This record gives sequence, C-alpha cells and structure tokens, in this order.
Amino acid sequence: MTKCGYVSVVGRPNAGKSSLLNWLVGEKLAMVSHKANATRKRSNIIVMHEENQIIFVDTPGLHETEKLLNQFMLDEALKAMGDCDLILFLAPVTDKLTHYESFLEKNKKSVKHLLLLTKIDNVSNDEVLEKMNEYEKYSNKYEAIIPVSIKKATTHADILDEVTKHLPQHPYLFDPEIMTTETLRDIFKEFIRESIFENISDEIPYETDVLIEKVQEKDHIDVVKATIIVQKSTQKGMIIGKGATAIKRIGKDARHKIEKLTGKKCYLELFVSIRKGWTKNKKGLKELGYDVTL
Ligand SMILES: Nc1nc2c(ncn2[C@@H]2O[C@H](COP(=O)(O)OP(=O)(O)OP(=O)(O)O)[C@@H](O)[C@H]2O)c(=O)[nH]1
Ligand SMILES: [Mg+2]
Repeated sequence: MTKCGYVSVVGRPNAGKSSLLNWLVGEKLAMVSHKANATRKRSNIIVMHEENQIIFVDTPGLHETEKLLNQFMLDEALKAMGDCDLILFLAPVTDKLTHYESFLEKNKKSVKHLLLLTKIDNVSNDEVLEKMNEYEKYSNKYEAIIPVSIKKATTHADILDEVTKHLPQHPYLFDPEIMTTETLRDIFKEFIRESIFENISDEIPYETDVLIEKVQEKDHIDVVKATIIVQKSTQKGMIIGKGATAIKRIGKDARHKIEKLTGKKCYLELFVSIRKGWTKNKKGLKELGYDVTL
C-alpha cells in the first residue's frame, strides 16, 4: 500500500516556503521574492518519493495585519494548517523562537509538524547547532527538526523520508505524473507577479495583481495576454515607466520564466489597467479572487 497525504508548508513571510517547494519538486512553479508577502494563495505542489505521493501546500506567510488582502492571506495559511496530515513549519535559522511560539498557538488542532530550520547557508555550523539546542525545549511538540538550505548542497531525501513517515497509507490522490494542480494560467500569473516584485520598488507590487486574459497554446509558441491591475494612476505610470522601460523589463523577465517552464517560445502581451482602490474593499478583492469572509 502506498502512502499519500497533504503537507502544509507554513512559516512567517519570507521564510523560504515557496523556494523550498520549487527545490523539492525540481521545477520553478511557485513565485519567490526577496520581498515578504509574495505568495497570496494556497497552491499544491506534488512530489513523488519512492512509491509515495506527497501533496505539499504552499501558503502565504503567517503574520498579523489590519489590511484586508493580508487577512485573506492569513486565512489561507490557517485553513491549510487545519486541513492536512502534516505541517512543515519553516523557521529561518536566524529567527528568534517567537515566530514558532506563535505558530504553536495558531495550530489549534495540534496537527503533527516538522520544524525546518531554513537558510542555514547564512550561518556557521555552530550557530545551527546552537539554534537547534534553543528549540530543544519544545522537542515534545515537533516530530523532528531538520536544518536545510536550498543554496548549499543538502539532499531532499532527509526531508522527504521524514515527511513520508507521517503520512497515512492511501492510494494516490493525483496522477503521479503531475507536479501541481495549478493551471498554466495560474503559474503564468505568478511569474508575472514575481517579475513585478523584482522590478518595481516600494509598496506598488503589494497593490498590484495580474489577470491572464488569454493563453493560446500552439505547437511552437504560446501566446499570452495579461493585464496588470493597479489601484491608482500614479502606479500605472510607475509600472509602465519612462519610455515603457519598466513594463518591457517585466515582460522580458516573465517571458523567460514562462519559456523555461514550457520549453517553447512565448509571445507575451501586457496591458495595465486601474481598478481604483481594489485592495481596500471586499468587492474589489473578491473580483480578483480574494474572497475576504472575515
Ligand atoms: N540564503 C538563502 N536564501 C534563501 C533560501 N531559501 C530561500 N531563500 C531566499 O529567501 C527569500 C524568500 O523566499 P520565498 O521562497 O519567497 O519565501 P516565502 O516563505 O515563500 O515568502 P512569502 O511567500 O512572502 O511568505 C528569497 O529571496 C529566496 O531566494 C536558502 O536556503 N538560503
Ligand atoms: Mg511564498
């Protein structure tokens, strides 16, 4: 009998959740950014390990906020925590334990979890050991503590072996050939959002979203039409940039990511549209797929 189950990956914004999942699946599927609060919704990334199927759920970061969009994001993470077989809690190795303590409080159903110390390439081995000792006082709470770095040669096997131990015996829930339940549209959207996060500074990326208008898949080329949504006209100007330099850069970066994934050429056409104050009201958010029920 195979093992199969859902594993929610949680932690504070910027902890390295999406990066870890791209690394584990061996393909860039999820958006990553040096800016915090990049991921806005749950998404499934599926990894086969030996005869077993692990359905990882990428989530937005755990954080406190008054903003409506961020409340939606937090709710996504909490829902993922309450509805899985195992949680991976990611804590950058330099973090204080307060983030972990607040996670323990939020884990109302006491779902079993592994504690992953991330970004260990940033510190010495001694510092990693020191941090592991600090967490020792909570050793009755976690199933295992595993130090990881996606930048330094560490293997997937430690994490996947440990994860598999805690999954139920169950037939596969998805075709073992697929790596995600996200559609190409969803992934392209995230690639364009990532390019906005990379190329546009300040708060603007946080008040921006992307609508995929059309994806036409041909034999040798994909034609993609997308609209970048902003909430005021000054932001539209910033996204376009002087002589359209900014939007060209965003388009070029996103096109490269799409082409790398599909192995085909991509013709990407980008437009910019203003939806006044869309992040500030529930209706505007809902129209873009962020249904704030709180
Ligand atoms: N040095 C180092 N940096 C890492 C590692 N893993 C991730 N990062 C960096 O950490 C930053 C945040 O990574 P993400 O994967 O977007 O983090 P996240 O937890 O998904 O963040 P949110 O979606 O905002 O909650 C990026 O700049 C990554 O390149 C690592 O092992 N070592
Ligand atoms: Mg993320």
